Amino acid sequence: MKCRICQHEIAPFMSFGRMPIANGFLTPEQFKDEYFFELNPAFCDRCLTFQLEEQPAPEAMFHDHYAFFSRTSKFMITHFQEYAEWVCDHHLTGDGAGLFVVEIGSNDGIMLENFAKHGIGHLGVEPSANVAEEARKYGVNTLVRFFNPDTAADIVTEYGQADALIAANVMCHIPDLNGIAKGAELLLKPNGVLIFEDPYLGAMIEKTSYDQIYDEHVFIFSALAVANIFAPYGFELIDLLPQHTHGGSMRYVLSRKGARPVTASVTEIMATEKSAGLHLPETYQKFRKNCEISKADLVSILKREKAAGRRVVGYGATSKSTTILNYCGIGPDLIEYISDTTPIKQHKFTPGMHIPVKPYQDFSENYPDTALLFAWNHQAEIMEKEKAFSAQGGKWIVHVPEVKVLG
Ligand code: DWN
Ligand code: SAH
Repeated sequence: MKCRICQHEIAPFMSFGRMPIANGFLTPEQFKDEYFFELNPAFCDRCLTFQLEEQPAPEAMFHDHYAFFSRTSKFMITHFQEYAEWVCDHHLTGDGAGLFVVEIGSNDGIMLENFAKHGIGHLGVEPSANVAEEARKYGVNTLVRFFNPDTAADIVTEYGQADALIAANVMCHIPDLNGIAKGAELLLKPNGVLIFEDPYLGAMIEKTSYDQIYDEHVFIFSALAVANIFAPYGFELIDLLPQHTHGGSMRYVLSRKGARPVTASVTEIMATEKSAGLHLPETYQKFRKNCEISKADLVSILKREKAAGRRVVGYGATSKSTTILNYCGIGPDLIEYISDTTPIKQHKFTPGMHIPVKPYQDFSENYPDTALLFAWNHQAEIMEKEKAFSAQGGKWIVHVPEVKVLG
């Protein structure tokens, strides 16, 4: 295969096997037509980008019935309020009049609502029409399109250039990053800023959180890779801010080369990445072995629970759970159902392994013995909410940073 960024010849370092669309929750009538692809991660030792060999077409993942709504976590609502305030305080000048902020992948408006509320000019670019519709309820202007150079050119014609192009948990979904860089070049004012955050490669390697790897996440970034990806388009990294969200993320800030000062964190974090070996192929061989250990440990705990006659249900039908269930071969024989608060997922079945997804009331009104925490990235929020489950003897299985039973 050729590296998606620098065209260097590379090869996958492992395979998680045949995978369905991670957010493709389905009805029994749809089982026979389910789409599968091979989930094979690869590392490019030239531009240092972690990537998937194969990714389904963007239109097969993002459409008018996309299943992930950002507002399902209260913690994330607060996070995006803080992210928006930080953008205003650190990267926008003026009192709001005349400012223009564009967000890629604005989903249900969880971030842009905070700009809309303050009367700041904004536009969300969001191809999934159903989540975009939800954003409009919060006063968020949304364009139902994929962001690419054509979209950027049309936005400039209609609204003019932007002060900031911002994003969260979407850049790593976009196979044509060259198109993003070209779009940013067109869209941003000369002193404009490109800011995005995504799950961080350093955290994924450290915690063996291999469930961050699924169809939508065609890249898992490090600072070393991001610098290489955007440099050919005249952008440089000017700041890096580690985040606790989604199990460990990184916020990247870029501007046109020389347009803004570069903070010390850029060289510091890149040095830390090198000491963690993120630039070395052998790190990914070790990661592969850790994934195999994690899989064996999880399957053995679930089989032990079943042998002991204990009821196990999943908590949170996350995109991440699709990788775990299909890689580990965990089906309805080991997990009775998965509880999820998202209406569009409920009463459907999980992609590939076809475990039923049930509303939260099924969990809260009839506690199981054990809950497998698929939404482990929201652990603090969920543990707070589920004190009663734990207090009456309910146990949790978590698989990150290692497989263990809590409680
Ligand atoms: O990158 C992505 C991130 C931002 O969101 C997308 N590609 C898709 C999605 O990934 P995910 O599905 O792994 O995200 P979450 O935030 O881990 O999903 C949480 C799931 O758990 C949602 O379906 C809602 C559910 N949930 C719940 O049932 N009870 C969540 C919480 C907090 C709860 O209390
Ligand atoms: N930013 C939100 C949503 C992340 S999920 C959050 O952090 O919670 C990823 C979102 O990006 C989805 O809503 C998807 O429809 C959107 N998306 C995927 N490809 C895109 C593209 N090329 N341009 C704009 N949005 C895209």
